[in-house]
Amino acid sequence: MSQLIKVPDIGDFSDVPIIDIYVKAGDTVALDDALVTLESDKATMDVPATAAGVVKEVLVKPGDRVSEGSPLIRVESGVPAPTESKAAESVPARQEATPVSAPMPTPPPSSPPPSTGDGASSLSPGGKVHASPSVRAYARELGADLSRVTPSGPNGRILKEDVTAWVKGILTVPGTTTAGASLGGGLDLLPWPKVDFSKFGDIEVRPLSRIQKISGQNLARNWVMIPAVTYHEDADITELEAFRVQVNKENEKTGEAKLTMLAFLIKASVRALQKFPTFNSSLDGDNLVLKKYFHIGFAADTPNGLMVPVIKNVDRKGIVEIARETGELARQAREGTLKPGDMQGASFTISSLGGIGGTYFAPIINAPEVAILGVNKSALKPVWDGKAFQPRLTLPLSLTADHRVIDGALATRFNVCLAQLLADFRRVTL
Ligand code: CAO
Repeated sequence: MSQLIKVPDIGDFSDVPIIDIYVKAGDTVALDDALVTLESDKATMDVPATAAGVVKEVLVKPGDRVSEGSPLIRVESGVPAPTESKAAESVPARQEATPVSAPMPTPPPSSPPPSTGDGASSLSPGGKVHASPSVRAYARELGADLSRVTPSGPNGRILKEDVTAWVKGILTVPGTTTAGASLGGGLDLLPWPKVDFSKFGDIEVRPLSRIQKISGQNLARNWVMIPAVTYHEDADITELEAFRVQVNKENEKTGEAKLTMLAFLIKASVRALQKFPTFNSSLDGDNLVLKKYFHIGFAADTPNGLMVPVIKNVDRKGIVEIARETGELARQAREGTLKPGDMQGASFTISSLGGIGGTYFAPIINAPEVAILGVNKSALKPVWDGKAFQPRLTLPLSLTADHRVIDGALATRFNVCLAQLLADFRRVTL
């Protein structure tokens, strides 16, 4: 007997995109197996099988938009499922579309880091969570928000042990238990002010995007938990910019990738990290984990929010390759096609607002990294050379460092070193 499984009652939602499909023609499904995941801007819901049998036809594809009653899958079942074919054809009870992360809970200010964290989940992919129905059920049972769990499975899939590790991470972070709070580890803050703004004038309520919600939670944690200080420096990039412009002019004829200031900054930062290894580390309890690899994250502004793709093994790459790769990853970030692996493993991050403007700012560290470099727009400034003021192209640098690991003297030495590397790029090769 052939049965059509349709989208059940999903409350006020309609025209909701399908983000994941778990079955294909030929698969056998049991009653209540998750078939597809729908994602509205407020909620992510699994649609369970309301009939058991063999999948004959999948009538949708990822990205299709569906509403209550839209046909999803045709199932052939020899024996009618316990809930009867009526359940498949009729609209099931509203709760049968199982919320996976709806709505995202607001974390406490001291929301803990994922225990397996390498920053992967902090700015995670265009919102897609890949996990099998059993892992989703396990996460639901434990109350784990899958969008915050760092995946370790193939193709960015979240495994059961990833969920376990995430939950263990919460239980081991000081200050998240009542005992911790009473010892001074918790933040005893007033509740967030609740104001009816419409009393004062017209308003419009606009839900945050999924990426904004995920990155917001991570930024809040990092802001509250890291004793961070920002140090400023000016780098003289007069010669470097002249060189960049000259090479780009030459490359116009050959079609070679355009060299960006960001690519030079990434390369120079890695040289500085090699000289100051503490900046390429992470805190792990009483230990400092010093990384021998140089993977640099860079903040990318996208229509959906802030994302941080990662250029791997920068120490082994040239400027042209770095420029090409940052351009490609930034494009993918804007199009929402970055893979989870493209955003994992950063050991240091650069946030460049140089294309927009600004003078200096205080970027927030992307935990569990210990430092982040902010860059603004270069400007011509008068610099005294002992006899006269000379116009020099000056790049404003803002380095935020975790004071538990890096003190002010070290941070300033790092900044001075970086500024020297940028002022005379030949030093990068020394
Ligand atoms: N000073 C002066 N000009 C600069 C500059 C700098 N520091 N950096 C870039 N520019 C120029 C570029 O040369 C380019 O000019 P042309 O078009 O004439 O060549 C223009 O500004 C645009 O650059 P861009 O920002 O688009 O490109 P990029 O390679 O410098 O940066 C990327 C790429 C992905 C970092 C950038 O597009 C971006 O998203 N930046 C925002 C990051 C962000 O949001 N950070 C904040 C995080 S905390 O909220």
